Amino acid sequence: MRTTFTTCPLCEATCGLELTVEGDRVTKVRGDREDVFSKGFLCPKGASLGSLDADRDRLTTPLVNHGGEFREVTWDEAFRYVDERLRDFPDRDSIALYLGNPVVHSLAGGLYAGALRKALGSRNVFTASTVDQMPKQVQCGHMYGSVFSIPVPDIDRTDFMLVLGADPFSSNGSLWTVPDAPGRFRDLRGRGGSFVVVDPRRSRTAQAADQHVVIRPGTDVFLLLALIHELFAQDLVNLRDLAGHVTDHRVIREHVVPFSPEAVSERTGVDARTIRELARRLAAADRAAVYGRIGTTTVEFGTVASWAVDTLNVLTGNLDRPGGVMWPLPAHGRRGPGRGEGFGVGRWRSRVKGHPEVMGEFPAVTLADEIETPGEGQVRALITIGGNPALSLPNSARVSAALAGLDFMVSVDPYLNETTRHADVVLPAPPPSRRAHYDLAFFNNSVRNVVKYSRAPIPLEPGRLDETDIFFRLTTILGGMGPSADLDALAAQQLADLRRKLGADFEPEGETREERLLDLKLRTGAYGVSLRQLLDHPHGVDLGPLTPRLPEVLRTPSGKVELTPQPIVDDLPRVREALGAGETGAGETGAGETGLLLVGRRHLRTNNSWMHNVPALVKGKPLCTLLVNPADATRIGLADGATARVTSRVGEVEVLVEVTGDIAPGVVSMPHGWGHDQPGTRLTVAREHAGANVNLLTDDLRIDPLSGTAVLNGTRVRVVPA
Ligand SMILES: Nc1nc2c(c(=O)[nH]1)N[C@H]1C(S)=C(S)[C@@H](COP(=O)(O)OP(=O)(O)OC[C@H]3O[C@@H](n4cnc5c(=O)[nH]c(N)nc54)[C@H](O)[C@@H]3O)O[C@H]1N2
Ligand SMILES: Nc1nc2c(c(=O)[nH]1)N[C@H]1C(S)=C(S)[C@@H](COP(=O)(O)OP(=O)(O)OC[C@H]3O[C@@H](n4cnc5c(=O)[nH]c(N)nc54)[C@H](O)[C@@H]3O)O[C@H]1N2
Ligand code: SF4
Ligand SMILES: [Mo]
Repeated sequence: MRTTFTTCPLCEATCGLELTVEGDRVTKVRGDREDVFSKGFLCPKGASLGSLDADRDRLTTPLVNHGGEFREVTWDEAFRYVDERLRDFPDRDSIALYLGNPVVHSLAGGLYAGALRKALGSRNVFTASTVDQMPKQVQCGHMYGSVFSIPVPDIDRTDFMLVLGADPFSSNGSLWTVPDAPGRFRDLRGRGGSFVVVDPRRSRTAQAADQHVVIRPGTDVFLLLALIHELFAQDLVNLRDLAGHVTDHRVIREHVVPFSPEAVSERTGVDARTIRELARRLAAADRAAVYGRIGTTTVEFGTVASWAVDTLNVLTGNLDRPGGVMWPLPAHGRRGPGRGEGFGVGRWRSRVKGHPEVMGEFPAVTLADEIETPGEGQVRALITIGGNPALSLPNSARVSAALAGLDFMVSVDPYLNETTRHADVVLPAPPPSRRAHYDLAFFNNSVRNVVKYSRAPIPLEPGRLDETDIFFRLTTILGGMGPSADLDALAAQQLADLRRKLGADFEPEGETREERLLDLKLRTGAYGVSLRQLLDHPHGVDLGPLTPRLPEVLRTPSGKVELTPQPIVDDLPRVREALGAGETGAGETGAGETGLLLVGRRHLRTNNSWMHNVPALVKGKPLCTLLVNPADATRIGLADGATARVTSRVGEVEVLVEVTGDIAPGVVSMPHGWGHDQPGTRLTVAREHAGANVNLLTDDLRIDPLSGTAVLNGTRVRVVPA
């Protein structure tokens, strides 16, 4: 029996874990009390790491589908087969790539996804970003010049937070690495501060807040613009130290003229007085931060809403200020030049619908279009890595049918699930206990600058492949080097190239090629820490509180924060029209007498679509329920525990009803990632707790055009007793 430390890779909070290992099994998981960042915090998902690891449905060997039957094969056979089959697609655009959420949580994805995309050379790249945070990235690209310069609330030093469309008490924070978010919100109140939550549902975060503002789904953009309106109207604008770093802020005033509190009140369901008070509270706070997440991004005006969030932070002088929103500086990052090329979209367009590329990818909602529509460049093959588009994408019945119709599909995934059942080859990634961990993505969103590296707590069994090797192998196959290229030679070349680029005059150290790559990035990074130092500090190294980064963080050609980027200004008339048109004009159909607006939610014991096979997480009260307000339930004739039939423009599901005053009248809520009753999967536990797939209802025709992001909240549905 031994004790070892690692970082939980399951959500963005990066909690330190203390693992008890007996033989080749994790027998106990505790929060690492000495972790410099998470200080012992642990949630039920992290606590289940041992059972997730030991899940008997987890694949250990590659599978190849021959005539409808999956057969176990060796890694060599699997890669030879992939190589052979991919040769049938000389037109690179006919091979699509879908990268899912766990890719951002692994060192393999962080270090090698870029090279794989390059080797593939297809325009048909899709990721979960366009069902998630892309509006925030596009907004930051336009305002700060880089899609990776996302400011985060400095919660530990703030006095006031306005949280919109996020439930960090359940999600543990997103685009915001904040281990023990609940504890930090409690501390905020403990030192006399306060926070307000805007949500159509009384979420766990809303329950803990000083004030819960109930809003109509999809209308945060109007509320946010009204708050900006009020800062000007009440003469509350105060840029403090930002004046020299931003473009003319006064022009914003005319853009928000149509959005007075009275004008938006009916549509948002928030009365004008509440909006005025909120603006005053925000402006009055010494240090304040506005934060918006899923409820402000996966909506019709996601990019404009994200812009409005940061504009409020700017107009109250809270951008780049302790206690406001700040830019972290990760250990592998470098200080910037303060000026750059800026950001743009649309270097190329999607074949069928003409969507502009954003960050080199197309909207995930158009994957099915590209597969189904014949013609030159039609997608006929697909590579999925750590993604479950068959459950995660809107109109997923159509997505599943499209996957079923492909000529070839390969999936890097530990499960035979709703998506990978359509694959010809499944390449299983090893479990979290068998891999090294470093958060290339999340130290970039972290509320303190911290750094931590851990080697695999348990060595990989002989004959199994690390995910970095799987990435590497696929990359060499796609690069035309065949299924058995010399990976070490290639890695050495890659390292040498990067060394030259970074001007590093030292030999990077490490036991594996990933470690050497990481050591190079760290030692040339902002703090000059080395891999060796991190190995000596298993609980992490605290690099201190966030510090101001203007103007060095900027990449805009002007060297200033662009307060009124043209693409965002150009989208404002659409927002005005939508306000004028009222709710029924929002391009939705299928509304009946009992038309309700459907939104999503997350639960602490879930992780998107893939952790429902862990018994400890799904036991007890069913998690996949439709929340219905008592008034609506009475009107429709639905009792708690009954089954409802929910219909939208695109589909229909039957789901268990939970009647609760926690959801606003006229709104229903259903989590995503369920619907595990499909044939051909190997998910013994999840099948018993199947739930229903909300994305059979969400509409693939609704997107935020600036970012290509799907509208997943505010779907008009009809609800009747089943
Ligand atoms: N209606 C609705 N739909 C939504 C959302 C919503 O709020 N409402 N949220 C959206 C959001 S924010 C996201 S991020 C997406 C997620 O969408 P996806 O990324 O498509 O789906 P996940 O459920 O995260 O699936 C992860 C997949 O990775 C596999 N996996 C797990 N660990 C590993 C690993 O270590 N390596 C590899 N290679 N694979 C692994 C799992 O088995 C699973 O198949 O869903 C989106 N869909
Ligand atoms: N436990 C758990 N944690 C997770 C995940 C998980 O599946 N489970 N997924 C991870 C991922 S991939 C992500 S992207 C993050 C997401 O992180 P969060 O955004 O914090 O996640 P949610 O819990 O979905 O919170 C969204 C909230 O928005 C509300 N909402 C819906 N529509 C609207 C609207 O129109 N306006 C407003 N104001 N509110 C609205 C919902 O009621 C919900 O409370 O969580 C991550 N963490
Ligand atoms: S909060 Fe996130 S990182 Fe922390 S233990 Fe839970 S799942 Fe893991
Ligand atoms: Mo996400």
